[in-house]
Amino acid sequence: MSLFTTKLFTLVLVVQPKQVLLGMKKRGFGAGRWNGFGGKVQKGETIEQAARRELFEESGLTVDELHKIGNIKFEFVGNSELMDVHVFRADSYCGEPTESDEMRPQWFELDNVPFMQMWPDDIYWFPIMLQKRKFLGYFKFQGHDTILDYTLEEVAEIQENHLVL
Ligand code: 8OG
Repeated sequence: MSLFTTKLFTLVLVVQPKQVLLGMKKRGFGAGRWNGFGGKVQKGETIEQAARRELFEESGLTVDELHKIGNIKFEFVGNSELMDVHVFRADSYCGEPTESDEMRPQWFELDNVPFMQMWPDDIYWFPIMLQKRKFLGYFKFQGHDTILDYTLEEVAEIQENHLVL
């Protein structure tokens, strides 16, 4: 029996040949850090639907194709809820990046990604993501700044979406 419950989240990285779009998180979990766009999967939507909804709500962008590129499970010491984050990459988009209540979007050159102002795990998996490869990861955090343990492996495919009922 597992003592953990799991909550599903999405994360979308919009990548152009020389730039990646990140948003400065203005409030809530991860505030003060640059990140892709995403959030909790709601009841009755697929993970991909949630990814598209959160991308639009937070950045004003829509995308044709979302590539499933990663899955990262986060454990926070003292918290029995695992965060199960499904990571997507979009290589093209429609619309103009627009500031929302939650996020202030900005393009970053691929050789100037602001890892020091991002979640500390990102520096491990961003290079895999930018090379259009796929990965599975697990990171165990103490607080929001310290990684105690992690695993990260490249995989050929990410398994199918679940419907959350
Ligand atoms: O709804 P809310 O903004 O709280 O959702 C959290 C978002 O943050 C969601 O998109 C998943 C993402 N996220 C984590 N942990 C990490 C992390 O360590 N790195 C990155 N890049 N994103 C993360 O929850």
